[in-house]
Amino acid sequence: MQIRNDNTALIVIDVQNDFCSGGALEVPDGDSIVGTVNALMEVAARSVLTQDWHPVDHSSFASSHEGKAPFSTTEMPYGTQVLWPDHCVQETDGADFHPDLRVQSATHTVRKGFRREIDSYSAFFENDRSTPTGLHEHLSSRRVDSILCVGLATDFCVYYSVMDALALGYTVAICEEACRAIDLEGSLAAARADMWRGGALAVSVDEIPGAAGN
Ligand code: VGL
Ligand code: ZN
Repeated sequence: MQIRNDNTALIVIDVQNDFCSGGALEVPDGDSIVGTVNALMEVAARSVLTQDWHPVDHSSFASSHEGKAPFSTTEMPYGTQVLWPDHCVQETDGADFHPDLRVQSATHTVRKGFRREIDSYSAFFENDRSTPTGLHEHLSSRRVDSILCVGLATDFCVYYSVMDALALGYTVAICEEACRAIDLEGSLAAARADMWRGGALAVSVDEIPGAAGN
């Protein structure tokens, strides 16, 4: 994957305080990816940041459903939805990017999950799998046909983004050294199997000139 090329974009998924240590929906070891993500952004021609951006009463929050506990599920019109602790509420510190993330290197930002009634894991489509976030239009109008995905969490927002990108016809790679997972009931193994089966490529940071001191 040639991330220096103009037809390639690095997609940095949800590197936000609430997914990092001490956050409301802490991803184990989430903070540890920030240095590698910064190094990748430094060499990438284009870097897109995604930002989970929920209203305070978002329907993916367990607190919006009486009697429901975090990490249980409910049926939504668009399918089964995991109910999460309140996280990434618009304009709170938890929704900010990690303080060490070099946001100034990014060329575009996509906010998602801002409609109360619908969650959005993927950077491309909301959880109804049809409402676009605008990222595909942004990339395709710039002739981007290859993406490298990194960020949090491997088995939710990274996974959904990878699967949508494959379905949209992009060449898709994932750098797992710059991802961390939530891993609810085997979700990481299931996500990885699906991504490889779907044609995603595994890329190590060592294979990216300039990103690992090489
Ligand atoms: C995410 C759960 C809820 C993620 C976002 O970024 O993977 N997971 N909202
Ligand atoms: Zn969320």
